[in-house]
Amino acid sequence: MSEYQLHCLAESGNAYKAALMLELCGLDWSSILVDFPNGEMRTSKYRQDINQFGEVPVLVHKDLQLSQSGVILNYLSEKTGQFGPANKQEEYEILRWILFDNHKFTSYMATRRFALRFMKTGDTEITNFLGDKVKNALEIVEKHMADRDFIATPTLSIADISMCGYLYYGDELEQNLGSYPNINAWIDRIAATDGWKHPYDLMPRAFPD
Ligand SMILES: N[C@@H](CCC(=O)N[C@@H](CS)C(=O)NCC(=O)O)C(=O)O
Repeated sequence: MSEYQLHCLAESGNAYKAALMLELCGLDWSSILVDFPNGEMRTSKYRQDINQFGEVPVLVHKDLQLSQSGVILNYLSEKTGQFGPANKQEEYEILRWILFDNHKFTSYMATRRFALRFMKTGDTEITNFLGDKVKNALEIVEKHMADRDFIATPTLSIADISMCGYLYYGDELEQNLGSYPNINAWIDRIAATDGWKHPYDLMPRAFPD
């Protein structure tokens, strides 16, 4: 059995954050595919045994079972000494961006993609509302990335790994990413890191293509 196990599915950008970190750290890990399409995460068994929030990702390491990608990233960074802060100021900066990501960046982007791609709602008032939120967040990140290579620290950190989680799904986001050159340069920079893989090459898929 692998040292680390990740409850995940390839379509989940939140799971991807954890999977990418495991991979970039060179850890011995394997996936446990969660059957999202058939509602596995909504079952009381999943909520009781795996994650009370009914979400992926969940990392299992020895006796520890951790949910929330930000916590998993922080745990792995502390365990391996990789992609973490060099000092207190960097620690707060990383945390600031992971919180922004979870509230204003990933959450709106992921919810909008889920409606459009998996629920196939077509454009609705809700997807348009979420689209405006995503655009606003992308503009903030685009401006921030104008004069730096990485989000929070001079080199790649868990803040980047968190923030980039959904951006590699490209067209699936239906969000004209082409008009953000700084963001595109940044995600190319991350993709050039040794060991980087696309979500669909890192975890098994749960949804039919
Ligand atoms: N803040 C959480 C978000 C996790 C999350 O929303 N995961 C999605 C998949 S990308 C999920 O499991 N959704 C199921 C649901 O909300 O019912 C994290 O960063 O881990």
